[in-house]
Amino acid sequence: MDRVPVIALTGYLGAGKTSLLNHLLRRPGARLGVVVNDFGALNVDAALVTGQVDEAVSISGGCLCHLPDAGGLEDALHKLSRPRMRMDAILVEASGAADPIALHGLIRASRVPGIRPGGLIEVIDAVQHFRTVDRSPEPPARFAAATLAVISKADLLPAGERDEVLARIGARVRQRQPHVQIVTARHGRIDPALVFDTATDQDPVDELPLAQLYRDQHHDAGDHEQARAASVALTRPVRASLLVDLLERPPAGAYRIKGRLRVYGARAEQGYVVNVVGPLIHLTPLPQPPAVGELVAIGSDLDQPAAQQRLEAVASAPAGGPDPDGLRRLRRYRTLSAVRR
Ligand SMILES: Nc1nc2c(ncn2[C@@H]2O[C@H](COP(=O)(O)OP(=O)(O)O)[C@@H](O)[C@H]2O)c(=O)[nH]1
Ligand SMILES: [Mg+2]
Repeated sequence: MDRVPVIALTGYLGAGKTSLLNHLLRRPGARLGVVVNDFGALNVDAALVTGQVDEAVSISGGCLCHLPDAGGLEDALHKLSRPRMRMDAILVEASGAADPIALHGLIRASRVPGIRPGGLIEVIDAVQHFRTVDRSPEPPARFAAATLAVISKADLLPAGERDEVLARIGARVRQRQPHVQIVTARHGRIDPALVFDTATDQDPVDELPLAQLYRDQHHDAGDHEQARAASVALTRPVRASLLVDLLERPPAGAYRIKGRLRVYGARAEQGYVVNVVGPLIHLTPLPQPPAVGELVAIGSDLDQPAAQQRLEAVASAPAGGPDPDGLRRLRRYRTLSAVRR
């Protein structure tokens, strides 16, 4: 029922995309599909690919920005999003030459029914940026597509200049994309919870012994900065206008919001799955509204108490009077989220 989020990994050659990909693949229990458009440049740990990814699909024809249409990517997404794959997320590592704005456009315009856009992670090599790109007067246009910017190789910056350089990179990314979430991570070690929903307790930890073995050796839960989260259980339906307000103006520092909930309607209640990633809002109606719903906000810089308060306000708000404006705004996102055929 839930659409599989498709997350793009972009950044210049050598920025640290594959390092980040490998780190995410090490997440125990998660089932992740991987798409790379240049197998020659792929350096995913073999144990993770055979143990974790059912099908790694190569896109032929060079970098995504040069594809005449979305055919190659669409095929890959079709295969990886089949229900029997039970993917938690699909990660697309773009070649260093790919244009993130074009790639994000392809994912957002995809006609594959089982997916939704899951954001775009731009990996920025701090040293490279410091040495070269930073000298240009304008920040790279590509930053505009980023929902999450991961700054790598900060460990290689001269210690005395590190904080200043990181602040400057952050400011330049924000200049292009004010809503971006920015984290600094060594070898791509970010909290996977920022990127996708990690497996539930009911799922087997690992279905393949090889992957289990690999993780026993490599996984260290303390290897990344923990993202913060706020969550509420929803024992009653929520008011449409409050929900849309929350989705459009998330609590400070929230990168993702997800929810499974009921909304008061003019006549009947309607169930929804909602997903927000940065500025992307996605909404899928549920045929069966959940008896008890939930709302969760996640972010590395989340103002946790403020977020908790916002979520609780949504959870405890009474039905109130008719809410035609809220329902109209909600319907608009529902339409925008539907697959165009
Ligand atoms: N010191 C350091 N090296 C890094 C970091 N992130 C990536 N690297 C190294 O940079 C090189 C290129 O990384 P890779 O993930 O293959 O980059 P890609 O071309 O974007 O996929 C590899 O040797 C990585 O080990 C980091 O945060 N610190
Ligand atoms: Mg790579």
